[in-house]
Amino acid sequence: MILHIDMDAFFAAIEQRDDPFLRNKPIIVAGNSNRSVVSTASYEARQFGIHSAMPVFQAKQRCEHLIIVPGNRQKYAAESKKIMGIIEGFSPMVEQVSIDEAYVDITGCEKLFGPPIAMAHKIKTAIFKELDLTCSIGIAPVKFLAKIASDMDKPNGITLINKDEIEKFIKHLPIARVPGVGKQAMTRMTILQIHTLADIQKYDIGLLTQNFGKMGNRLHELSRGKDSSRVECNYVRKSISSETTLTHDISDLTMAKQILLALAQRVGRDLRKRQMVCRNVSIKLKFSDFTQITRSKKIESWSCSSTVIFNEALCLYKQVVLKQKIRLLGVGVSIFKDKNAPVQMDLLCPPNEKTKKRWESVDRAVDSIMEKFGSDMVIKASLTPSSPQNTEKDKRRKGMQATSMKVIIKGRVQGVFFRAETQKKAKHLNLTGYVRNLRDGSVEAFFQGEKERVQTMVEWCHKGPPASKVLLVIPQNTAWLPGCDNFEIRY
Ligand code: DCP
Ligand code: MG
Repeated sequence: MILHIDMDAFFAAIEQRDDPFLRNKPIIVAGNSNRSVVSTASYEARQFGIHSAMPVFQAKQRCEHLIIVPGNRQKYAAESKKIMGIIEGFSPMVEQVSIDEAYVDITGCEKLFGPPIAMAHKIKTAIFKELDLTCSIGIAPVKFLAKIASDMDKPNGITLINKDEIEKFIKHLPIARVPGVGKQAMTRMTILQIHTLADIQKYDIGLLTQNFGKMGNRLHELSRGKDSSRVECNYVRKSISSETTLTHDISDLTMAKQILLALAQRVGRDLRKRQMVCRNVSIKLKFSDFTQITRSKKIESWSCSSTVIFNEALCLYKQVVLKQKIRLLGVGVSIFKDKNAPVQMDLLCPPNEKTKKRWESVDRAVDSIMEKFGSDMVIKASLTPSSPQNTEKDKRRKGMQATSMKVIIKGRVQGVFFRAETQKKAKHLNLTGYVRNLRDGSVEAFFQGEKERVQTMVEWCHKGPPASKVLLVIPQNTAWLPGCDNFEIRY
């Protein structure tokens, strides 16, 4: 199946998003001279019959409250790049055809993202969540129908044309809606009594090319629901990377390890989503004085395993002589090939298929948890505080069983006092985590550390600190939160 994704009122929607004053108002993006034309109109302006390419003076005549916003191509291009980046997270087969539209071949993506409709929903949600912009998506077995479909339920819609619906769809499809049929062609269509795409079937190729030139051939093909054009992946991705600016500069190896692992997992997941394997791993370090270095190395064999990427990144990191603290860490991979192309045995993991398969299944499990709960939810067991290779503080906990627990506390518990008391107690018990007020008036606290102490803390919550009236404490088991070194009050 093929998706065609088209952003809704693209330039106008960006302007409305960035300026609350413009929201829900009739606006156009255009030059402010009467000689200018509308590049796009918000859906509110379209209700007045205003559309792209209309002269601005005409648009003004149609709507007296019309707001004219000067365009900012650079900003739109930057948003377009972000959108394409999000889409590429779903399938490597993306063909961008204009600033705000792209075709996506989703063959083989069903295992990862579900049926086409579900995938379309996921893409829409991802774009909306990240950029606060809506798009419309058409889904069909061929490109031209996907394109027509994306325009059928605008704005913010999804239209699916299944294989067995094509014939019926073509029968009723006005010929003017077929991409490439312009005003000139329409005059001939009327003469030839062609009103729907199916009407084309009445004529042979000779007559069609005689009347419509090269387009005649294509119309002949399209009228039978066929479209030989493929999604041309015009973006060969040469590297995948992920980096993070740290909340405070660090020099501690354990912290660096945790961050490198989280980054390696993100990069590995991206590789696996694209069904690719890589041959090169790199790291990027930016220091306190903003200077930066990158280090990279070729790995022994093709891989998409987060563990392999992490091990290589860590190895590169250890070779760097640290003279300053680090403010940013990044992990990248490059030199790709399709995962299904023959791959040599993974030499970094023991050369044993069983071990490799085990890592692959760990990767898959981690991917699905990250997909559901976000990338912070998973940390490799060897890096949690119960591990012997951890910080001094963690070494003291050696042999102790570590756990993490979230509690929701309901009652008359709001206020600085309660949070400060909770923090004091948690620090006393050597626990890390946080406490914060929730919107509904209850308090959420997250504790992690030695199991018994976490339990003591939860019991303390049940009783409630001085001057609070705790009605209900709801403890929830939760995953370990990486990089959580302190017990903080969050606002
Ligand atoms: N554009 C332009 N001049 C035109 C048509 C479009 O500058 N004659 C720009 C502005 C649009 C963007 O390209 O925002 C995308 O074009 P679309 O045809 O996809 O139109 P919109 O995204 O604005 O609206 P729709 O919701 O109909 O897709
Ligand atoms: Mg658009």
